[in-house]
Amino acid sequence: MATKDLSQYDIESVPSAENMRFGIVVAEWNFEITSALANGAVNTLKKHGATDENIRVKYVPGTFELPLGAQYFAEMENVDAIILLGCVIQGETRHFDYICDGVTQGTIDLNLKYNKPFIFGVLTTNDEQQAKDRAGGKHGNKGDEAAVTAIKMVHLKQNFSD
Ligand code: DLZ
Repeated sequence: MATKDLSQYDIESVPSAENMRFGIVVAEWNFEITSALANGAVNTLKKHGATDENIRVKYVPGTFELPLGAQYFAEMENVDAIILLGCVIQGETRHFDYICDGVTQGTIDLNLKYNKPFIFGVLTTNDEQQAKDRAGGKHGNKGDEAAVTAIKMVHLKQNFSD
């Protein structure tokens, strides 16, 4: 099966993000990758109308810390959605599994605890090349996908009763 291009989407299906506020938490591990994810997310939010003032970016040491960084956003900043960006690359030990399990469950818990969108923009790859391919490479940019998802989820919440 062909891998999806993470930057390909129906532009018409994305609502305006003009009045939406976003927090982005970026892991410093594998920073070449995660900074590319962050650039993709910021550019895509702006492409759909979000303003610089309404996009706040913070950094945490690693992907494992993303849920707590995201929780700080929920508690201390007035944001409509939080995007979590990280990259976990499989190594020789089981650390990969623990980090992936932790950030996945942590993100689910945040969504339900705060009743607002926390978007899972974490690459979990076998090697660095697979990550590069998904951070602005041949399979697009997971940051773009995360940004579009954030906009759509904020719109869904704001218009749920329509
Ligand atoms: C320790 C660790 C390892 C081995 N690998 C990664 C990784 O591939 N990607 C990532 O974002 N973080 C990694 N970390 C760091 C953990 O996420 C975390 O920062 C530390 O375990 C400290 O809690």
